[in-house]
Amino acid sequence: MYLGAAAAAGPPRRDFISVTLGPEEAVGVGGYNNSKAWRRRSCWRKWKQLSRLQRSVILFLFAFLAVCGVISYTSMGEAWKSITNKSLDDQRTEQEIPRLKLANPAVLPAPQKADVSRGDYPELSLQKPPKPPHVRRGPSNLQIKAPWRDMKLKTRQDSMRAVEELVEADKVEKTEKSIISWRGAVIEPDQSTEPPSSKITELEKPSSVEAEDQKEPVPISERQLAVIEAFRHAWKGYKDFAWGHDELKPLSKSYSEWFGLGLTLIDALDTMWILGLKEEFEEARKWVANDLVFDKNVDVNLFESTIRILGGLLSTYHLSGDSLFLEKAKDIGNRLMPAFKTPSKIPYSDVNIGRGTAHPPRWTSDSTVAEVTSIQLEFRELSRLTGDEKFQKAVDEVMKHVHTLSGKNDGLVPMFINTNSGQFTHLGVYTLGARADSYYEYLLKQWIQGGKKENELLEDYMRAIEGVKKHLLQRSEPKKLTFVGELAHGHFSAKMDHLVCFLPGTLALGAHNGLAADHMKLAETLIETCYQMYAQVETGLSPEIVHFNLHAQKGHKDVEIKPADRHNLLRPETVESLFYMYRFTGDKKYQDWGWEILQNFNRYTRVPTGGYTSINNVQNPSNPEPRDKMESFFLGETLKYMFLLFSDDIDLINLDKYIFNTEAHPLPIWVPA
Ligand code: DMJ
Repeated sequence: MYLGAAAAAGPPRRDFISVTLGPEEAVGVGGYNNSKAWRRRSCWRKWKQLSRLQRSVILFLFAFLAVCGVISYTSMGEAWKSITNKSLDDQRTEQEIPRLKLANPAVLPAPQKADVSRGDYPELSLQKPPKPPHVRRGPSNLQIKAPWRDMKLKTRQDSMRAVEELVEADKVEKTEKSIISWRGAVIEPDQSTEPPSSKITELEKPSSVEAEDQKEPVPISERQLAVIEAFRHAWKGYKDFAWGHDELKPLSKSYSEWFGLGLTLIDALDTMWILGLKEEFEEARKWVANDLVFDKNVDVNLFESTIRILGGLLSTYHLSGDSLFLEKAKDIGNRLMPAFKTPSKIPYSDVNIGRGTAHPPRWTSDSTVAEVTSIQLEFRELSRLTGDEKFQKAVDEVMKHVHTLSGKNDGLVPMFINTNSGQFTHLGVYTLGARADSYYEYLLKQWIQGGKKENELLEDYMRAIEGVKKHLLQRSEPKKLTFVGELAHGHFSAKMDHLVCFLPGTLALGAHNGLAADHMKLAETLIETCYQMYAQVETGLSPEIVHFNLHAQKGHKDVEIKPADRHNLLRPETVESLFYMYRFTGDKKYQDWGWEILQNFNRYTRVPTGGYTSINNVQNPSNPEPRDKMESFFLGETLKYMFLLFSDDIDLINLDKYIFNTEAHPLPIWVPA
């Protein structure tokens, strides 16, 4: 614009500091000769036509530009040098990886760095473009197979050793870039070779099972193989019809969403690891790496997402040593923290993990006591791993507060607590079942997790068990089964939830850790009762709730079932307790009872096209009325405890080194016994 205007107005005024074209030089006006001599002459003429001021300014500009040019050349040179050096460093690191691995062919991968410097939301690193899928190379006989597929007669140890040898051979021959741990999971080199953070101490490293190859081999039992088969059948249904969704609906061959976070897949990760299902694990890991996103506008229940998702990710991190799971655990842990922003610091039940807001249920400002007191194992462990104490602080505060509260009855707690006042509400009702159950479980388990030092936890636990004995224990007729009933405003009810069957296992764990021997006696009588809750029912499966007969009546069993209570959700509690009882006593009857239960699950809940379903009527073997839902805890807990129950290997999740969270995810004991 300016150029055109100047040309139209004839020769420019000399005072302007601008290069303009006179009419004779304008393109297309004539006299245009592009020879070098013409251009040189023309430039010189122009230069002479400029005033002294104009010339000085132009010269100054040239000088200034020259100086800038020199400066930027020097700094670019430095940057270029560092880029070149960095890529050399990278090459060196990559070349060193195989050498380091060979120099130290540990059974387990190097500890993963828990990077506390990345801030609260490590999603930046998670949003990296997905890595190319791990491709197995080499002849098929060098490829790693799922340990149990071809080796009915092989022992677990044999198979693990065989896998290790193959892995080493594969590494040498093909300079495989991925690390394969003892269960065959693939860990990307860039994660596993990170140096441990300076903030992370020995204890804060993944606790993966160590030195197993020095032990006597423990054979895999036929029953364990049956559990593997059951798991594979359940997984097939999930994979075919519900992949990446929360729960399988095996009859309608579809899925249901609760949080929309792949709940079953996450809950099942460590089960696959424990069962040795490497291929399934690897596939699920890929989903976690590429598709599990917590930045979603969705309300989740604090307790359920803590025990299933946070707990599942943490235990899988410990078993596999794969830092992917720790990164994901940190992400969800941070996103759950808004729940603790309440007047009383007693957390709200629900959190929107995308928005960072939390709230109680719509109809009340109460939270459930079991929920706010059964998230501690997971948050405490997250603090230990990350070095960020905020997680532990928040949950410890809840326990300290509950410790001081009035409204307990000989250590038994009510079912609700108010998030504003911090006080118990709905006083006078006491149960070991729904809404209170895992409060008792986590008192003991936190005490064990922390190295048996936190005396208030132990005090509360011991007092509560005394409360159970005093107020809730009764014996049924005709078999005189000891059961745990409920107390409502001074009235005893002979009602017992299947959920209460966690108690024998917890009591046995306490006795194993040095608590009163009569806890073990009680555990023995209670597990018999829980077994009878299955054995006395037509399908051999327990209903959700039973009522015990307190008075002998002709033709009546101990167990009565109300129509509204006769469903079975594939729950784990009895199998869980059978596992503890077998571990601590070695009495085979516990395995036999578990075997009966597995067979009945197969008989009445197995869906031919894949998956297992909860049922509506445990009293009708000819039509148990399938409900069309496989709960995530069937894979996370029930089948895992079955597999462990049928194992004679006490180091397969050693109970002196690991503590199971209430969703059966093993976390390390901080100071192992
Ligand atoms: C699981 O989510 C946990 O075991 C919880 O403690 C109780 N309910 C289910 C299993 O029954």
